[in-house]
Amino acid sequence: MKVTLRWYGSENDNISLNQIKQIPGVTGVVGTILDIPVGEVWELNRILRLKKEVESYGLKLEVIESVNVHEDIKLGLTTRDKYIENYKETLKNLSTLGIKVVCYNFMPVFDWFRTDLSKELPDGSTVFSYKEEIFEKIDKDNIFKEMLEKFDGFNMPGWEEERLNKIKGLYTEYKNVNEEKLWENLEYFLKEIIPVAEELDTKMAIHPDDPPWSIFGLPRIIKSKKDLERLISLVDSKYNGIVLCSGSLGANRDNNIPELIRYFGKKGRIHFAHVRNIKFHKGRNFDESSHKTEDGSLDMYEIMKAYYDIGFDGYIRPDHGRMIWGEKTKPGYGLYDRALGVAYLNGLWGAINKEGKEKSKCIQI
Ligand SMILES: [Mn+2]
Repeated sequence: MKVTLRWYGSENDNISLNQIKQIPGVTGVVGTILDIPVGEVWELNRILRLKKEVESYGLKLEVIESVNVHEDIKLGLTTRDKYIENYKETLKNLSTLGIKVVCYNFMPVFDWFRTDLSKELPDGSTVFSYKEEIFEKIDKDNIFKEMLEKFDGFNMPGWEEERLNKIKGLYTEYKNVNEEKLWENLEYFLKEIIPVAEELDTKMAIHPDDPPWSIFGLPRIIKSKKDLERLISLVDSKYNGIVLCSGSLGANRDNNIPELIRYFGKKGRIHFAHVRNIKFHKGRNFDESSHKTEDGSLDMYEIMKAYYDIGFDGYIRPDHGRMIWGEKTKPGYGLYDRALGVAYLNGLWGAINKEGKEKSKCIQI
């Protein structure tokens, strides 16, 4: 596996590449360019600038998270073709500069949702949290301003001002898009994009819906094994793959993460792994937690063992971290707890790997 860390670029991240390269085992960053409006082409020189900067620290830039899909594509509007052509152009430019995996999602309006971005745990750390009782009371037209204030001035992907300004109109537009219609629109997009990705040798990886259920009456379709199975069959190509995000899918207790890793990993469709833990509370409520198994509800050993058993050699990153040690940065994307996450995942992997080698030695004897 190739261990990476998400980095938002020097203008949008107060964590430096110098700090990232000092985390043991991290060989690359998962990059993005936040100032290009969704739907526009990522120009070659803009990507090149990012790549050169990352590489000047001895790190690789081979995964982009995300090239977002324009809302018109998800809505299936006639204007989608223009944005799909732009998307293909972006893929070509990224491929020219050695990008191997492109992450995207097909969630209407929001990429992710929590009811609290800084819930305090008993140890004083703060985490993302989801509580159904709070969710039900949310005024969906006005939550966004409140959420932006919670970000404390940090620009959060998925919550761009440009997107938030259009929110009320989008609710109305999605009234005509049910889940089946959204599937149709995804199929239309993939039938255009995957042949191009094949030619470019760029693996497309869809991020599951987070949380994995419908919110605010909007359709959501990438929530379970059944959905992922349907996704990969829309276009049967290894370039049509997934980001297996343990925390997103794991929020639904019916999703067995190690089983999903083995199932889709054996089919060669996991191109990018997001690994984090979450702690279940009653009903659908959950908090994000440190990566350590005992701090949450997911068994991280079983997750890493599943990756080991499928011979996973793709990109992996720790996912959100808690805010600890007084760090002030984007919620979920601090340096300290994600670095601890990397260390923990590396520890598990190292032990599993060594044990695996010893076993195969015994078999040879
Ligand atoms: Mn994720």
